Amino acid sequence: MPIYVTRSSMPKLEDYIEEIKPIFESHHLTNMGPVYKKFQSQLITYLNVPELSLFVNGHMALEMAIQALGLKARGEEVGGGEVITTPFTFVSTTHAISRNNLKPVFCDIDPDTYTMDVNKIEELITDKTVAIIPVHVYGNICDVHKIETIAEKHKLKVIYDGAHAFGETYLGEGIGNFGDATMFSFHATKVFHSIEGGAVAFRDKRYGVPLHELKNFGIHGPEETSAIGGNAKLDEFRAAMGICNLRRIDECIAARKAVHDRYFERLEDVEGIKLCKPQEGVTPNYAYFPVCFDKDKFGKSRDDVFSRLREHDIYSRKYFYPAINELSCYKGQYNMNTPVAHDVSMNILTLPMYEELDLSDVDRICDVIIENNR
Ligand code: T4K
Repeated sequence: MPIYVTRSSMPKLEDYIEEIKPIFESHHLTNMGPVYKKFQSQLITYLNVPELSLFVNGHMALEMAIQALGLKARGEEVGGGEVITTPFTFVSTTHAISRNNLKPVFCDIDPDTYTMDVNKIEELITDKTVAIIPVHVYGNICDVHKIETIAEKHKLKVIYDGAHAFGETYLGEGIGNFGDATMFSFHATKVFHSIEGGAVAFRDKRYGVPLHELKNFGIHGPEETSAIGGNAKLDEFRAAMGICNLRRIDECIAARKAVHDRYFERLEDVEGIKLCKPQEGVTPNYAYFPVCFDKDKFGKSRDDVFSRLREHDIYSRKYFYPAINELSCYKGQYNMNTPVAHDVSMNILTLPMYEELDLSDVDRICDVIIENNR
């Protein structure tokens, strides 16, 4: 059996059937029905956030959060708004900025957490900057307090891409409580999923109506459409999957922790391999297991290890290579001065990580990696 980078967690089929029965009976399939509302309310409790709006996926959630916070309009006021963001992420983050006609300004990353280097943000702020969009990449939490201080000083909005940070807490607070808004992804490959799905958590109640309406074409009432929205509604069947998976999220995270701990035990002391250290004050969700290779010390490059794992039917992934400012759709158009992001993207590999991954398979993966060193 090949081992892929991840494998969706599944609820019991009977649980899902039980949850979708009322949908069949009511014929209410979508457009923010009762299952959507039940899922929303359960998530507000689990994530410990005041407000939450659900979307068909994380990408549309982020695109519409940018629109709902009025960044595009603010950008027009200042003659083309700039958004400071990270080049070390999935391409969705940057696309969400660009598709709102805003300009991404790439800030380099911290070499240990791979999140935005907060000491490099202020030098990128201009009179056109309207917001900061950092990413809690791999579930590593950004320096939220420093980012808040910078944002307050320069009157900037902050939207976190928390696609990888579902259920995490920082100093006891749900991670969705920082910044003006936080996006979560519920894609099938995530720690928690609703097949496809996503959400925006926010504190300021004023964002609730625009977020709700934008995902439904901007319709305000039967005879009034007040904004140019789209269609990004989470349907009832996906909401039902989310409800089933939420019931078992704690056991799912506990199983991932066992996988994480075994990888750590096996790889922590290997010369030339760098692992992400636990972050102080953070309750992690074990979303990914990234490993950074130093070819000079380890003896083989990231690409060598990637190929060798493939020979053994083990499919690790180069999340996130290339860095976003090196992709053909962005290359040369925006700042490229992000050497740390470049180096990390050249040397990083995310190893298989999922609930059902057997610890004997983790050992096998580590054996292949370590043997590779000989
Ligand atoms: N921001 C960040 C930082 C993100 O990482 C993402 C998404 C977003 C924003 C946008 O959120 P969404 O709009 O997606 O909600 C995957 C996911 O599609 C994507 O959600 C994710 N980040 C990204 C990092 O990875 P691929 O193209 O690498 O996935 P794929 O199809 O190769 O799947 C990887 C492995 O997962 C497969 O080898 C097997 C397993 N798998 C896959 C699927 C689709 C399953 O077990 N079940 C499945 O249904 O993009």
